[in-house]
Amino acid sequence: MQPRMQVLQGDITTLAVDVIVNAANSSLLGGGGVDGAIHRAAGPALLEACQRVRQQQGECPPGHAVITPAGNLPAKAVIHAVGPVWRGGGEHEARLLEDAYRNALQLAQANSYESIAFPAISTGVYGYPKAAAAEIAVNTVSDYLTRYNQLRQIYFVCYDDETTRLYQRLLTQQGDEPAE
Ligand code: AR6
Repeated sequence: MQPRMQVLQGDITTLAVDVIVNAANSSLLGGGGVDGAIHRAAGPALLEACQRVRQQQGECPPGHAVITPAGNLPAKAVIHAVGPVWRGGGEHEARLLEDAYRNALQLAQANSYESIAFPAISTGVYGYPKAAAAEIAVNTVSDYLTRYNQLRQIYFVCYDDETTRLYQRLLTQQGDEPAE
Protein backbone atom coordinates (compact mmCIF):
# COMPACT_ATOMS: atom_id res chain seq x y z
CA MET A 1 0.00 0.00 0.00
CA GLN A 2 2.86 2.36 0.82
CA PRO A 3 5.94 1.44 -1.24
CA ARG A 4 7.67 4.47 0.21
CA MET A 5 8.25 2.64 3.53
CA GLN A 6 11.22 0.29 4.01
CA VAL A 7 12.85 -1.63 6.84
CA LEU A 8 16.62 -1.53 7.32
CA GLN A 9 18.62 -3.23 10.04
CA GLY A 10 21.72 -1.47 11.37
CA ASP A 11 23.13 1.78 12.64
CA ILE A 12 21.06 4.84 11.76
CA THR A 13 24.11 7.14 12.01
CA THR A 14 25.57 5.70 8.79
CA LEU A 15 22.64 6.56 6.53
CA ALA A 16 23.01 9.20 3.83
CA VAL A 17 19.35 10.18 3.87
CA ASP A 18 18.05 13.74 4.10
CA VAL A 19 17.04 13.44 7.76
CA ILE A 20 17.64 10.96 10.54
CA VAL A 21 15.41 11.03 13.57
CA ASN A 22 16.92 10.88 17.03
CA ALA A 23 15.08 9.27 19.96
CA ALA A 24 15.92 12.19 22.21
CA ASN A 25 14.94 13.20 25.73
CA SER A 26 13.31 16.47 26.71
CA SER A 27 16.63 18.09 27.62
CA LEU A 28 17.86 17.70 24.02
CA LEU A 29 21.35 17.49 25.45
CA GLY A 30 22.15 13.88 24.59
CA GLY A 31 22.04 10.59 26.43
CA GLY A 32 22.54 6.89 25.79
CA GLY A 33 21.15 4.53 23.15
CA VAL A 34 20.66 5.90 19.66
CA ASP A 35 20.90 9.47 21.05
CA GLY A 36 24.42 8.78 22.30
CA ALA A 37 25.39 7.12 19.01
CA ILE A 38 24.08 10.07 16.97
CA HIS A 39 25.89 12.66 19.11
CA ARG A 40 29.14 10.67 18.98
CA ALA A 41 29.01 10.33 15.22
CA ALA A 42 27.89 13.91 14.59
CA GLY A 43 30.53 15.55 16.79
CA PRO A 44 30.24 18.61 19.03
CA ALA A 45 28.44 20.74 16.41
CA LEU A 46 25.27 18.74 17.08
CA LEU A 47 25.31 19.40 20.81
CA GLU A 48 25.95 23.08 20.14
CA ALA A 49 22.96 23.18 17.78
CA CYS A 50 20.80 21.47 20.42
CA GLN A 51 21.94 23.95 23.04
CA ARG A 52 20.91 26.82 20.76
CA VAL A 53 17.43 25.29 20.34
CA ARG A 54 17.18 24.92 24.11
CA GLN A 55 18.11 28.54 24.63
CA GLN A 56 15.44 29.60 22.15
CA GLN A 57 12.57 27.37 23.19
CA GLY A 58 13.48 25.50 26.36
CA GLU A 59 12.88 21.78 26.81
CA CYS A 60 11.15 19.65 24.21
CA PRO A 61 8.20 17.82 25.80
CA PRO A 62 7.28 14.22 24.96
CA GLY A 63 5.47 13.99 21.62
CA HIS A 64 7.31 17.01 20.20
CA ALA A 65 10.30 17.33 17.88
CA VAL A 66 12.92 19.87 16.82
CA ILE A 67 15.33 20.00 13.88
CA THR A 68 19.05 20.79 13.77
CA PRO A 69 21.88 20.47 11.25
CA ALA A 70 23.63 17.09 11.33
CA GLY A 71 27.27 17.96 12.11
CA ASN A 72 29.57 15.27 10.69
CA LEU A 73 26.80 12.81 9.89
CA PRO A 74 26.12 11.81 6.28
CA ALA A 75 22.52 12.97 6.73
CA LYS A 76 21.66 16.63 6.10
CA ALA A 77 19.68 17.19 9.29
CA VAL A 78 18.64 15.55 12.55
CA ILE A 79 15.12 15.68 13.91
CA HIS A 80 15.17 15.16 17.67
CA ALA A 81 11.85 13.56 18.59
CA VAL A 82 10.99 12.88 22.20
CA GLY A 83 8.98 9.73 22.79
CA PRO A 84 7.10 8.87 25.98
CA VAL A 85 8.50 6.85 28.86
CA TRP A 86 6.39 3.68 29.12
CA ARG A 87 4.45 3.76 32.39
CA GLY A 88 2.06 0.89 31.77
CA GLY A 89 -0.04 2.40 29.00
CA GLY A 90 -2.41 4.58 31.03
CA GLU A 91 -0.45 7.82 30.70
CA HIS A 92 -1.27 8.67 27.06
CA GLU A 93 1.87 6.88 25.89
CA ALA A 94 0.31 5.74 22.61
CA ARG A 95 -0.86 9.21 21.68
CA LEU A 96 2.50 10.74 22.62
CA LEU A 97 4.39 8.19 20.54
CA GLU A 98 2.11 8.86 17.59
CA ASP A 99 2.64 12.61 18.06
CA ALA A 100 6.42 12.14 18.06
CA TYR A 101 6.30 10.36 14.69
CA ARG A 102 3.80 12.80 13.18
CA ASN A 103 5.66 15.90 14.37
CA ALA A 104 8.92 14.51 12.97
CA LEU A 105 7.26 13.90 9.59
CA GLN A 106 5.79 17.39 9.58
CA LEU A 107 9.16 18.97 10.38
CA ALA A 108 10.85 17.03 7.58
CA GLN A 109 8.18 18.12 5.16
CA ALA A 110 8.29 21.74 6.34
CA ASN A 111 12.02 21.74 5.60
CA SER A 112 11.49 20.30 2.10
CA TYR A 113 13.23 17.00 2.80
CA GLU A 114 12.27 13.86 0.92
CA SER A 115 13.90 10.96 2.76
CA ILE A 116 13.81 10.25 6.47
CA ALA A 117 15.01 7.43 8.71
CA PHE A 118 13.41 6.60 12.05
CA PRO A 119 14.77 4.50 14.91
CA ALA A 120 12.25 2.59 17.05
CA ILE A 121 11.48 5.55 19.30
CA SER A 122 10.86 4.79 23.01
CA THR A 123 11.56 1.06 22.72
CA GLY A 124 14.97 1.10 24.41
CA VAL A 125 15.65 2.99 27.63
CA TYR A 126 12.06 4.28 27.67
CA GLY A 127 10.67 0.74 27.78
CA TYR A 128 7.75 0.96 25.33
CA PRO A 129 6.68 -2.58 24.30
CA LYS A 130 8.30 -3.21 20.92
CA ALA A 131 5.35 -4.71 19.05
CA ALA A 132 2.91 -2.00 20.10
CA ALA A 133 5.45 0.73 19.29
CA ALA A 134 6.17 -0.73 15.84
CA GLU A 135 2.47 -0.78 15.05
CA ILE A 136 2.11 2.88 16.02
CA ALA A 137 5.17 3.82 13.96
CA VAL A 138 3.97 2.06 10.82
CA ASN A 139 0.36 3.18 11.14
CA THR A 140 1.26 6.81 11.81
CA VAL A 141 3.70 7.02 8.92
CA SER A 142 1.38 5.15 6.58
CA ASP A 143 -1.51 7.43 7.43
CA TYR A 144 0.69 10.48 6.87
CA LEU A 145 1.84 9.23 3.47
CA THR A 146 -1.71 8.74 2.27
CA ARG A 147 -2.30 12.44 2.91
CA TYR A 148 0.98 14.02 1.76
CA ASN A 149 3.20 13.32 -1.23
CA GLN A 150 6.42 15.13 -0.56
CA LEU A 151 8.23 12.51 1.50
CA ARG A 152 9.43 9.90 -0.95
CA GLN A 153 11.29 7.42 1.23
CA ILE A 154 10.80 6.47 4.85
CA TYR A 155 13.20 4.02 6.46
CA PHE A 156 12.48 2.21 9.72
CA VAL A 157 15.93 1.48 11.07
CA CYS A 158 15.94 -1.49 13.42
CA TYR A 159 18.85 -2.33 15.65
CA ASP A 160 17.89 -5.81 16.82
CA ASP A 161 16.46 -8.87 15.08
CA GLU A 162 13.19 -8.84 17.02
CA THR A 163 12.39 -5.26 16.00
CA THR A 164 13.36 -5.98 12.40
CA ARG A 165 10.99 -8.96 12.27
CA LEU A 166 8.15 -6.91 13.78
CA TYR A 167 8.48 -4.14 11.21
CA GLN A 168 8.90 -6.57 8.32
CA ARG A 169 5.70 -8.32 9.31
CA LEU A 170 3.80 -5.03 9.60
CA LEU A 171 5.02 -3.76 6.24
CA THR A 172 4.20 -7.06 4.60
CA GLN A 173 0.69 -6.76 5.98
CA GLN A 174 0.56 -3.29 4.44
CA GLY A 175 1.45 -4.87 1.10
CA ASP A 176 5.02 -3.61 1.02
CA GLU A 177 8.14 -5.50 0.17
CA PRO A 178 10.35 -5.56 3.25
CA ALA A 179 13.94 -4.61 2.49
CA GLU A 180 16.70 -7.25 2.57
N1 AR6 B 1 20.84 2.93 15.22
C1 AR6 B 1 19.54 2.56 15.20
N2 AR6 B 1 18.86 2.18 16.30
C2 AR6 B 1 19.53 2.18 17.47
C3 AR6 B 1 20.89 2.55 17.58
C4 AR6 B 1 21.55 2.95 16.38
N3 AR6 B 1 22.83 3.33 16.39
N4 AR6 B 1 21.25 2.44 18.89
C5 AR6 B 1 20.17 2.01 19.57
N5 AR6 B 1 19.14 1.83 18.72
P1 AR6 B 1 16.85 4.25 22.88
P2 AR6 B 1 14.36 5.52 23.81
C6 AR6 B 1 17.75 1.40 18.99
O1 AR6 B 1 17.10 3.70 24.22
O2 AR6 B 1 13.82 4.23 24.26
C7 AR6 B 1 18.52 8.03 25.54
O3 AR6 B 1 19.35 8.07 26.66
C8 AR6 B 1 17.48 0.66 20.26
O4 AR6 B 1 17.84 -0.72 20.12
O5 AR6 B 1 17.98 4.83 22.12
O6 AR6 B 1 13.47 6.44 23.02
C9 AR6 B 1 17.87 9.38 25.27
O7 AR6 B 1 18.70 10.45 25.60
C10 AR6 B 1 15.98 0.84 20.39
O8 AR6 B 1 15.29 -0.10 19.56
O9 AR6 B 1 15.69 5.39 22.90
C11 AR6 B 1 16.67 9.32 26.13
O10 AR6 B 1 16.99 9.70 27.47
C12 AR6 B 1 15.75 2.24 19.81
O11 AR6 B 1 16.97 2.57 19.11
C13 AR6 B 1 16.26 7.88 26.11
O12 AR6 B 1 17.43 7.15 25.82
C14 AR6 B 1 15.44 3.29 20.83
O13 AR6 B 1 16.18 3.07 22.02
C15 AR6 B 1 15.26 7.61 25.00
O14 AR6 B 1 14.85 6.28 25.09
